[in-house]
Amino acid sequence: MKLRVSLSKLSFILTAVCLLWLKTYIVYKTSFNIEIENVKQEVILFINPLSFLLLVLGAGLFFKTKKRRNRYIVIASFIISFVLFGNVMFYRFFNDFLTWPVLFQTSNMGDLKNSAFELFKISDVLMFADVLFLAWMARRLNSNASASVFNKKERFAYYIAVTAIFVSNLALAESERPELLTRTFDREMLVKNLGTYNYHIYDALLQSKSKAQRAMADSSEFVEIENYLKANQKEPNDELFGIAKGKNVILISLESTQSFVINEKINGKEITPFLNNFLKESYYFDNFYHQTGQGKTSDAEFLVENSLYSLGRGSVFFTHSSNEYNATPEILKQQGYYTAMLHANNKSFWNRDIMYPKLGFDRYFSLSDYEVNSENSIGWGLKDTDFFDQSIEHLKSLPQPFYTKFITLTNHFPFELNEEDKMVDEYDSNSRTLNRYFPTVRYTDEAVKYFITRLKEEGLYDDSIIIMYGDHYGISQNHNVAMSQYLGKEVTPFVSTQLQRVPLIIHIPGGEHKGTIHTAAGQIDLKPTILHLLGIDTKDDVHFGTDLFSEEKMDFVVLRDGSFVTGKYVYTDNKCYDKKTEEEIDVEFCQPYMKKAKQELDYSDKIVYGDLLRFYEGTDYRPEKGMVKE
Ligand code: GP9
Ligand code: MN
Repeated sequence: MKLRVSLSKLSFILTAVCLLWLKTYIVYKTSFNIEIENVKQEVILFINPLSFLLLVLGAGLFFKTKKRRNRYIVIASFIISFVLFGNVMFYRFFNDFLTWPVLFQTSNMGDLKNSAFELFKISDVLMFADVLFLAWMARRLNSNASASVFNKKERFAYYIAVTAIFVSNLALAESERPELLTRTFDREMLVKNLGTYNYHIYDALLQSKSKAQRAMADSSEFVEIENYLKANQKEPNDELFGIAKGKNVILISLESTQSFVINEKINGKEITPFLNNFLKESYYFDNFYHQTGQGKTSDAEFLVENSLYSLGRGSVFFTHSSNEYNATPEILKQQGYYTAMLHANNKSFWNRDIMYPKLGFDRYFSLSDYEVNSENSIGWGLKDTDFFDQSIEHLKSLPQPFYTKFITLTNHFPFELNEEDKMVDEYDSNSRTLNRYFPTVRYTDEAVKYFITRLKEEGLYDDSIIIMYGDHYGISQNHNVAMSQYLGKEVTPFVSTQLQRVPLIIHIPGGEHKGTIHTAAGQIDLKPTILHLLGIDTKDDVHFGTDLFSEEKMDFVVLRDGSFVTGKYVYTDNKCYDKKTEEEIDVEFCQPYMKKAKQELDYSDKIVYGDLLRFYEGTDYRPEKGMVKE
């Protein structure tokens, strides 16, 4: 009898819990791409929202009146629904779950509105239908005023039940996925096993841990890492060392450009005709991978300038902009270089206005330095051709030698383009994103061609090394079906990993420097490569990459999600694949590299989280100090 009374008092809370629970599960199945391999995993996925919902809505048990309790439940349901909705929107774009650092990147929000609008579907409104129903129900129940306050005993019993559910969930998850909580860069695993809400709490704990890490870190940790890096350092290529000494450096970050478009055609037309030609006069790396995480373009920049890995959560440009670094621009400044960034976006996007000076950039030409109007912009802003056109004037004003980086923008999701700028057809598949990708890539290719022509006209071409790299993928796994159609084969985890290849082209003046290099490599390798080409000795520098031209360079690259690629194997999702057959093979084959991959990411993370470069004694790179190898 007593139990029945308690249960009936609980009916509103339980209704709210059940509605949210069901909704969350439907969202898991329809909006997220969570891979389920067996029934147990499905059961875990199904029960995982429950403990959190019972815990939070159960706080209603402490309210002294039924009216307040019900109001609390409606408001809490709304907030939880909003969090879920936020995750759905974020996932649609980034194919990833929100993290706290990403949430605080508010200065990016304004610029994201274009994309958000594109991503919003009318049916999303349905995500709040249950909250409306609860609000309506609460009003009806309030008029029926029978007192129903919970006593201590009832509350105790309730929370014992909640704890039991949580512990069972955790035990099941742990049995299915050991080490769950130590492999934190795999957010899908966490959501799959702990549930989206518990995951946010766990992520908040990680956030406070990372704050504590800096406070606790000391110089001995840095010494250990420095020793590891020195022991693993490779000799740079002797022939190319200093080949571009004193030359200008022009880096071009090609927005969302993946390697699968290089040397390919759509409806008989080349997608990147200019790049295809340019790479023949340059060094081209066809096994070069992006290593970015949630920080997208900014992560690519971080990797390139510092030869440190980006982080598993958030953009390091936001989360650790007050750290000490020893980035390429800072080093080159000591060599008499002038350093500048050129990108026609709000200066605060990705916290760049704070981060660039930290990395040693003298000048940031941002949105306010460009003339942007409705005629010359599309999608995210200034069209690439206009961007390069106006940038040339800025470039001409710089003292030489200069180190500069240009970031293109037109080939950014949602890949919008004016009709007159379309030089190839859209693709024909069920993915509007993939369809529209080809014309925008083609457009950027033409813009780069224009830039190179202008550099020649201004007499800058022969005095500069030009490095172009794709910053990260443009087509996420959400478009696997369309992608399979395009590639003519299924997008397996192996193929997905291979799709993380982005083009890297290094052009050194004086026609003889060309060829295609197949070694597995990544954005992390650019800092030592550039410094070596400029003739700067890096033996005391802290970097995780290797000179790309070094004969000792390992055929090995680690991606931010813990996947790695070697000459023969691809390791991803805890599975090992043979590159030749593309088939899954015994994980033993990948075993020898697993420890190294983890070690690299761990050590780099330690440097960033602990702000360990503050303990770096530094190298004086000025020529008269003898650090430059002649
Ligand atoms: C914005 C541009 C694009 O300034 O770098 O950023 P992304 O969304 O690709 O990280
Ligand atoms: Mn980008």
